[in-house]
Amino acid sequence: MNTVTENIQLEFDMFAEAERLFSELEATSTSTIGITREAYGAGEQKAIEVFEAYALKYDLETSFDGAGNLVIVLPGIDRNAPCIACGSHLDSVPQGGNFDGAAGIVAGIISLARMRHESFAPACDLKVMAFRCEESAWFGKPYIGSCALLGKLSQDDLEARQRDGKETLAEAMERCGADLDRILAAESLVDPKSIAAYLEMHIEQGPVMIARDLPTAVVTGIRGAIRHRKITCLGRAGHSGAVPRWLRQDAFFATAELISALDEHWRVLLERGLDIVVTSGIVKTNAAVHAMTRIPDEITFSLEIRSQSTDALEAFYHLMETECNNIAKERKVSFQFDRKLYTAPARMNERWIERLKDISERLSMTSELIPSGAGHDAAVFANAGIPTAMIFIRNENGSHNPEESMEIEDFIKGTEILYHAFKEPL
Ligand code: HGY
Ligand code: MN
Ligand code: MN
Repeated sequence: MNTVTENIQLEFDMFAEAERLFSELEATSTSTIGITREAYGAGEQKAIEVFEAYALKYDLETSFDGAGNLVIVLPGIDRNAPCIACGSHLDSVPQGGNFDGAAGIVAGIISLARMRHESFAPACDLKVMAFRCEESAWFGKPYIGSCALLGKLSQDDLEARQRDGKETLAEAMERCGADLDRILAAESLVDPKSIAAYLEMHIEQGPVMIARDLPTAVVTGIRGAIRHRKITCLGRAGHSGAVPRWLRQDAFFATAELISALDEHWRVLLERGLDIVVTSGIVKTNAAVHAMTRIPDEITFSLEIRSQSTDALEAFYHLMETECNNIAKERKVSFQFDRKLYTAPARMNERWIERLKDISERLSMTSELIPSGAGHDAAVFANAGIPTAMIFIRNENGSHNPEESMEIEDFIKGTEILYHAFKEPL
């Protein structure tokens, strides 16, 4: 008897469809190391063209919403009924992987193509939403395309500059045809009630499913985050040989003390059962003046705190502020903060979690419940009150790096779950 994935192969060659799309997507990258699909930029635009061409080949409807996101539709019998949507993001981090985001769009679009191939007419519209600018790497705030769609962008968000310092988000969005007036008015560009559910398939991006040998899993919740793109520690420059320790105002040593203190708080809070992860992904001295023989008077660094719990996020942030004040007094330095960027944690819809578990088990696939450490557009839908659920597939070598990889067999298993979820909505 054929296994599930072999059956899929006989009726509609999901493997061939997926492999072709992933190789076309790989060619959209604007970097030779890893994959770079910059938000509201050339790489993301090329990915849109790949998906548009594929959708038209299967006579699926394509359009762009007011935020410039690509929307692909398999029309339902009742066009006015609330739709079932799935999706993920088109952009990648700089020199990232080909599957973060894209896998969820490929899974959705080949599911609709398969239904077209089977002449299946759904009761309501089935939509794939390909979001722009999910990664915070580009303009600081994550989930830009989905936040714009649901009226959740602020003036400050729109004034943020791209990581290369050139365009503001508003300029980039306008260049790509977004409706800035409605976005600035924080108007939802879609009636949330017109979406009966939003489903997202995504690679896990972490090591847990590999370690536990879980090809697929169902997500329970998504971590929120507090981020600062740039914290500046200011001390006092000096001759590295001539200034004794007790008179130094070394910005780097102050920052190192802060990060070590946060690491210790993190360790203790984990022991008490809190869900917290922290990192500082960007650290710079001023290259115009830094030298081995110069005590650094200025350090800039990013800070990211993530947790499934809003209270834990705020408590850890308060600890960080307290540590900064103590270290500033002790070392006679100062810490200056740019805008605090907050993204709320999100809970997945309990009924859809059960539905995805049932479908997974019926298809003889693993259905463990896993929290998502990484952020996803699904968080925006869940926090807008739209029933939301996620399917995870395992992937090797983590994510946000050129080594990110994924087995096509695992991708097909996750896609099969999504396909049935689309066909058997709550
Ligand atoms: O950073 C994240 O959590 C996601 O990959 N955007
Ligand atoms: Mn990502
Ligand atoms: Mn992602």
